[in-house]
Amino acid sequence: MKEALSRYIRAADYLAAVQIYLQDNFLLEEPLRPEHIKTRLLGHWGTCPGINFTYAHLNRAIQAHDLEMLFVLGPGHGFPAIQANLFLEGTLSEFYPTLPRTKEGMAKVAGQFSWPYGFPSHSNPEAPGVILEGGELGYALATAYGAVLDNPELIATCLIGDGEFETGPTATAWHTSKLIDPATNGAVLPILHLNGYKISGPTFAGRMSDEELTALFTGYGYEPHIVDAYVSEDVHGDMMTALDTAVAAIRFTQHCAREGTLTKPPKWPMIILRTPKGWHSIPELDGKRIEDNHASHQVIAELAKTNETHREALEAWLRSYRFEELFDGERFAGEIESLVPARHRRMGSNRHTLGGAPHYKALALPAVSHYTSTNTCNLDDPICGQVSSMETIGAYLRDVMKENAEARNIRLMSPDETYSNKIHAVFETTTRAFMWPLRPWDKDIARDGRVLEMLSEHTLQGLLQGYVLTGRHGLLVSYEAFAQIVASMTDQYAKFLKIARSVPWRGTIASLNYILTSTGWRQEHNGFSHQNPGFIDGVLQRQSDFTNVYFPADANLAVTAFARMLQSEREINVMVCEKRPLPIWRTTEEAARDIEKGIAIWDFATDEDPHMVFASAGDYPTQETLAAISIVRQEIPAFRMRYVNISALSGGGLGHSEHRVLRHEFADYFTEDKQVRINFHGYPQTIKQILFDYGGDIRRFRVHGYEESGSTTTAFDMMVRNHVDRYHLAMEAFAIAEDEGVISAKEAKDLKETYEAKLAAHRAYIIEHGDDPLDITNWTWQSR
Ligand SMILES: Cc1ncc(C[n+]2csc(CCOP(=O)(O)OP(=O)(O)O)c2C)c(N)n1
Ligand SMILES: [Mg+2]
Repeated sequence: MKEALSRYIRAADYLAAVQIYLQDNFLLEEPLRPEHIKTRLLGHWGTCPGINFTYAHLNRAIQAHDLEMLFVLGPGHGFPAIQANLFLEGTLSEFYPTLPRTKEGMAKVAGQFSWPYGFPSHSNPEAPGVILEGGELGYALATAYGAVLDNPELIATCLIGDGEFETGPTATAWHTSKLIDPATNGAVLPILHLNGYKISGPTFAGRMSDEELTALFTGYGYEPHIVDAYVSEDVHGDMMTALDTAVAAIRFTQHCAREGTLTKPPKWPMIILRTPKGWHSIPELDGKRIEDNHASHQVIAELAKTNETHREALEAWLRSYRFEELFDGERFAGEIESLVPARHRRMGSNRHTLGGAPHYKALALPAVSHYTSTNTCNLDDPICGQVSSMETIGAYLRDVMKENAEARNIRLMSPDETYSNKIHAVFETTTRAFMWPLRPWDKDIARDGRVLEMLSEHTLQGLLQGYVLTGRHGLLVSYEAFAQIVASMTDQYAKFLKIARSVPWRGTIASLNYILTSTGWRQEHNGFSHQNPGFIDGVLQRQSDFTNVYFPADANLAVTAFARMLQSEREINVMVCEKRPLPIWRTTEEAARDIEKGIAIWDFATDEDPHMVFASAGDYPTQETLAAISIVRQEIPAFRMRYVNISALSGGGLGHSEHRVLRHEFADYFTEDKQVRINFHGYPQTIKQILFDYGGDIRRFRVHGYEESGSTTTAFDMMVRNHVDRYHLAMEAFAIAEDEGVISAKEAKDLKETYEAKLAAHRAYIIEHGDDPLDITNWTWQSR
């Protein structure tokens, strides 16, 4: 067995190395000459031998224990090793018949690696088995945990770089084991790849003693096993023992939990694997230590095409694998083949990583109409109902969880905010997962909760990605300002999704869904630090047809949009809405129409043949806009206005991505030439960049939004400071009414002065009383 492992690793190391260097003479049938070497050497060698060592050993363990395993690679720059294994195990040729497992296929794989219009240099969605974009380090462990949720038979082995180990997201992800109930979930087997170095220096973990590392991981709740290639007399034997022990521990824990005899928090195994970086390559070159040093991180002997010493070193190294003994151009040597698991057990073709049936199942969704409020404002009714969008969503989500309880395929990720964000109705049907000791007074917490609460947005996002990419459904609900913490992760996921959507063998997956609440407009109590609507910017900047940002102005629109998000596939959706009660503006049917298109003219606030257009996106900005229209109607009855509600923006346009407002439709909403005032939930620039593409006379538009003016103040003062309040908007309409000749200059001046005085009075009032006056807080719509 050990000989087989050695030979497998030799073959995989060779296959990884030739991808980085060669454009010809792939089997070294001739002496290595400059023309065989790629002009640009792009790739990372140092991490590859450790990956191959691990992959080979996992293949052995998969067969020995009949494991269903998937592999999450942290250092995705080790992609040559992944590709080598996919080629070797035959997965690559199954998914890509143009890459047969032959000498010709190998030439294509190697020649096309890191080549324009060939293969990328890092792990990517075109590679079978991959569920993590290789690039931005730190997210592997959380992703692996996401994959095993509700997959009781699955083991996700996660290889974590020791440089990656220094990242914040990785540091916090170790705690995720405290959320994993072994009775109903699979297991993650973390392997810390301690090759001692990152790009240009030693890693902290690499210089920590075994005692320090053991204490650290024991404290996290794991049982560490150290495999040390530096001191071991039998590194294969040690790794085999470590894996066998780990698998036995996982199975024992799961067995106890499943038969109800687990009494203590489980101690999951993890492995610390010490190997030299760039293992078995070039010990020294130009008087510099290469192997077992950071110098092996990327391309070694990097001048091989032009410098003879480098070329000789490269050739000697490549020949040291004696690849001709391992592959005859048609088949790998028998021992190597024997290490390749049966097709359905190969990590590269693990079905969970592919999306689609049988692991993906659309959710059973209750009818939205059971949750919408019929207490719509008839809009002249001063007691028209006020409903919380988030409470409505909470009720809907509770019932989605109920209806899909048996399928066990939806999860809520929350950074300690399920209560705060007002969706705690879900606790009528489930709890928060927690495996560590509980106290009698703990509430809504149990081992098998479907809500994952942890104060790490990074870990929650990683969990969600792993869960969704393995065919399930979920959402992350966050304070709006702190969603920014994962903006970069969302960006990486969007890259993965963009490519994955065009890979034919990647099946259907659910959308990645966010709800951003506790928004800046109602963070008047927490203040400036909590006021940041910027997360949506990164999402909207993608020129794509799979990103949507919803701005429901009331609870009926919110629950309609939410149902659509849960129904949608392969999108990234963000909904921004508040948790406090607000008026209901739209009936169930109107809400359905509005959300379908993402933009609508609201008749009750619209006059024929308007002098100007008001538009808004977002709940509080909409309330202020309608209040402004109401004021202007009373002050200048002859002035005609149209109101346009924007309930969705998408990557590259106004409206929902499926029904984006086209250039020729733009005037249907905004007229050809009238003045337009848009009151926006987020930064004004966000909507300005969208308007630019619609062309026309952009000067007739003015956009108001969050101007980075915030503090601890009153709710209405937050609006005033950013000029999105009813009084500022009304004053702009007065000026337009004057320009349109509806009122005289004198009338316009008088009105302006009246409303400036109202603003001054409001300011004086809140300084004296500490809160908004009731006529603002209890405002209701009046049409005339
Ligand atoms: C978040 C992030 N920061 C920085 C980098 C740049 N980077 C690429 S590889 C690397 C070192 C990784 O070291 P390690 O995790 O030990 O990987 P290995 O030694 O296995 O190559 C760094 C810093 C990155 N990819 N991601
Ligand atoms: Mg390292």
